[in-house]
Amino acid sequence: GRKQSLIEDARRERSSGPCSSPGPSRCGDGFVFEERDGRVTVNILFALSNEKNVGFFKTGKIFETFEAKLLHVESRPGKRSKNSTTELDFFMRCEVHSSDLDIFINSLKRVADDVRTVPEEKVPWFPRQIKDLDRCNLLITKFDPDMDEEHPGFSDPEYRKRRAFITELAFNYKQGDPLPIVEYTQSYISYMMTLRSIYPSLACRQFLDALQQLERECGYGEEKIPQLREVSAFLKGKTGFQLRPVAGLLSARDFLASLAFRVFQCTQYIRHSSAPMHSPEPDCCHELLGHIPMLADKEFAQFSQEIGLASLGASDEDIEKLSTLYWFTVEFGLCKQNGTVKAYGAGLLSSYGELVYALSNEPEYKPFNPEETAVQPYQDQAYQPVYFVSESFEDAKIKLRRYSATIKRPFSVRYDPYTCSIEVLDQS
Ligand code: HBI
Ligand code: NLE
Ligand code: FE
Repeated sequence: GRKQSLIEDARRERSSGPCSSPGPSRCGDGFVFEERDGRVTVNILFALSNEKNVGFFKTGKIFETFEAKLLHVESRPGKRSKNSTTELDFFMRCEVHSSDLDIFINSLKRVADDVRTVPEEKVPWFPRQIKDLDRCNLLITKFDPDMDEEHPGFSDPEYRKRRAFITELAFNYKQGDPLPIVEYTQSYISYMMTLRSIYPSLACRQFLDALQQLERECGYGEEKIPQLREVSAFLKGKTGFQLRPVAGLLSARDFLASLAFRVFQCTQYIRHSSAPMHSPEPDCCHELLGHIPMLADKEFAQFSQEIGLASLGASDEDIEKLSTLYWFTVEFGLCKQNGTVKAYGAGLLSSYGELVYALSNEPEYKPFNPEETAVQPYQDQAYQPVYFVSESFEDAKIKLRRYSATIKRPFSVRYDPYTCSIEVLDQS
């Protein structure tokens, strides 16, 4: 019944042309309203003073003119107005044409007092189609070489210029465009070779297998830094993951959302040559050496996508927890293999300094347990004081799935790989 109709709604949304494509629309109040078939549902609050009670009929006329479909009406005594007569507060939920929203609200403001609107959807917006990832671009201004005096590239104008150029490429990118080619003036080969010498004893098996293939097929281990375009094609064939360029650190919500589509947001700039052994921000060394080999593993790819799916439409609090989980697994995770602890986290595998540190006997280890891991405080400036150890990817995936099921959302989601879109199922 209801579930079926929602699936049909979702299908209709997807098949509708570009002019009626769904998505949020903004109203003058600054709120973002979720559109469905060209209409939005909106909660309106307003007040009418006694003298203006006649205004009630005027508001009715406005609802009629705009073909507003009333869904709920309430009123209660409001505050006392200046001449000590009681006002009436109204609360109405209705559906109007999205394109009429602003003028509809403005018309109400002419006849009623304190007109306010609240979006009906309490669920934060999230991408439904892979194309929507073009709107998942909220950058966090952290580690910016133009603003942060501590950044190793701050006093290197040449570095800043190149980086600004690469940032621009990412900003202009649209889903489906070929990945931009970046000519690097710097080589990472000596850094890569330094790391390579410690991988066999410290990195997990899946990483080592993929690295070998990347050496054979994508020019890993050669002088030139591999291009995302080639690497993305490689991943697509392995696990269906693809890359898209990103200008820097994204909001956790936007970053995690892309994983639901098996899209990995990759920076293309390179760390400053004065500090190769550890960078607090992601860069192409981190993406290429840390993330790419892991994303070529089926089990790990599935794990990553499931964090992404769990994040869609989640509350800010749950996003914070999921991003902490991501941090201690995908970025800094350790796992057991044949009785020894190995690294699978990308933040470790791309940092010589931290990889050696994490597998020394200095830091504290805890068993991976989503409930506990999700609330572990972390920082992103230096090495982690604690690392979480999983029994295996399979085990981590099952535990994460169990955890995700406890996140409260008024719907469930599923990824449809044929249409590259999210199916939303109502659970009420
Ligand atoms: N953005 N580009 C980029 N790369 C990341 O690894 C990244 C991010 N934004 C947020 C983020 N990581 C962390 O909050 C994760 O824990 C989700
Ligand atoms: N510290 C990592 C490195 O130096 O490669 C990057 C971590 C990004 C989250
Ligand atoms: Fe990363």
